[in-house]
Amino acid sequence: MAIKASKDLSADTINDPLAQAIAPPPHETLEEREKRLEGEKEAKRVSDVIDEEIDKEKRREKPMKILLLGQSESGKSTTLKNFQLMYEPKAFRQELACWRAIIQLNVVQSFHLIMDAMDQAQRGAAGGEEIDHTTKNFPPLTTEHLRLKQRLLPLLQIEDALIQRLSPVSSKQRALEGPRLSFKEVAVNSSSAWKECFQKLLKNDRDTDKDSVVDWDDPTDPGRVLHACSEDMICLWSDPVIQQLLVKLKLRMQEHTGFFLDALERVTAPRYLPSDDDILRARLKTLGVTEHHFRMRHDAGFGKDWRIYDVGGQRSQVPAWIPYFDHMDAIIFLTPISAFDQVLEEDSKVNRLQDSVHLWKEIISNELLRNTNIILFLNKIDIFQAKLEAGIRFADYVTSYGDRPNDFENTSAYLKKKFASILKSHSKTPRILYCHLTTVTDTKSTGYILTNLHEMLMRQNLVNCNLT
Ligand SMILES: Nc1nc2c(ncn2[C@@H]2O[C@H](COP(=O)(O)OP(=O)(O)OP(=O)(O)O)[C@@H](O)[C@H]2O)c(=O)[nH]1
Ligand SMILES: [Mg+2]
Repeated sequence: MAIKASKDLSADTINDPLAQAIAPPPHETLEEREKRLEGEKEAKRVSDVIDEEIDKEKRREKPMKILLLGQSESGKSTTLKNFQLMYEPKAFRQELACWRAIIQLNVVQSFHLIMDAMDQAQRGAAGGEEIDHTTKNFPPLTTEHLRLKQRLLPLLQIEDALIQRLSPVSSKQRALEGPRLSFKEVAVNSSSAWKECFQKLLKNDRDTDKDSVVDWDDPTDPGRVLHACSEDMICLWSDPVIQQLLVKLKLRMQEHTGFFLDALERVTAPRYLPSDDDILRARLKTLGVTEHHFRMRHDAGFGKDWRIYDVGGQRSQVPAWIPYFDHMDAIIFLTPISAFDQVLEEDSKVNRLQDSVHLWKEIISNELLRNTNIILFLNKIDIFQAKLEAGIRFADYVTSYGDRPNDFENTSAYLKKKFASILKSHSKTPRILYCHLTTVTDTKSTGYILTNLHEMLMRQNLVNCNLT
């Protein structure tokens, strides 16, 4: 006897044509039911595959947008360089001539700072009116020091020539202001085609040979002067009296961005071309906002356009960020935790870490960003660690840290907790904090983090696609 498996149609089903269409047939037997369920299972599997394909298409259409935010010198442009190295290595390495020029500028600007310090010491020794009390009792520089300085004056011409090439507008402005008397960091407006200025150095941009990206026969190549001055530069930088002067003036050159003074012989060598690490350490301040396009790899079935936006981090630049807040998939917020004992360049009364915490609060409480994924990079941990090891006490600057141990493990855990608790209390919607301790000048560890980030955002995007 056949067993009846389905109920008779109810009154509701009889009135509803859709329910009628999908309702099991009346008087269905158990075998028929099993067959039907099997068929439905197969239909669902096919439907899921189709949905997945549609999702893939959807994801391909809409580019993933990431905004890099953080105060100046937090490592935004360096993070962007990591993306370039990972996803556009060929195009990035074609810019070698540009980065070589930036490194040359970083070197001559470091010497400009040293020469300024020597001027200050000389004024102090001469009993001039502008004496800084720190240089009053400073042992006078010898004639040998002054001779070296004199011989290095061509570096200042190189500096001017490089800046002129990099930023013709600001050099015209400077011509009106008069000669550059003391060091000032160079910034470049992202809308200017500064890289193209240096591409002129290219001999043949179709040539794939790395060595041919620079016209080595160019008599005006700054590399020639740098090489000619190399020995004097090394001599001055390694001089103990000069080192003492820098300590006295609290000029910690090693902590300055674009520090290449420990690699002078290499970076001033004839036919020097920067390595990837050199490019990551090169410093050029950003003004404005730049958009960069990347085509991500197709592994794990994902193929997608990514847009990364890099902004200038100085306080005066913050209003320029706001038009970019809409429709961002994620923000990578960078805090240079090594700056806990430093002040802002634009306001020497403000501690840099405190300023970064303040900026973090502003960003996570912004209404336009309420649904944006937030990734926090507690960056420059290499310098942070070195400072702690050198005995600089974190609690002297962050008094709430109290008498906890002055080691990396405890201080970094404290900072992670602090940023997380601010997110919890200030975010408009509950959000997960993706936090990483980073050294973005290290391509290997950063590459690993960015790959994970890529996967995390793709997964997140998938969830969002299925919800819409
Ligand atoms: N040692 C070390 N240096 C870093 C790290 N991150 C960035 N830097 C260096 O710090 C300098 C400033 O980094 P940038 O990426 O230019 O900073 P930014 O946030 O783009 O700064 P703005 O353009 O002024 O907003 C560069 O010379 C980098 O090489 C890090 O983790 N460790
Ligand atoms: Mg930048």
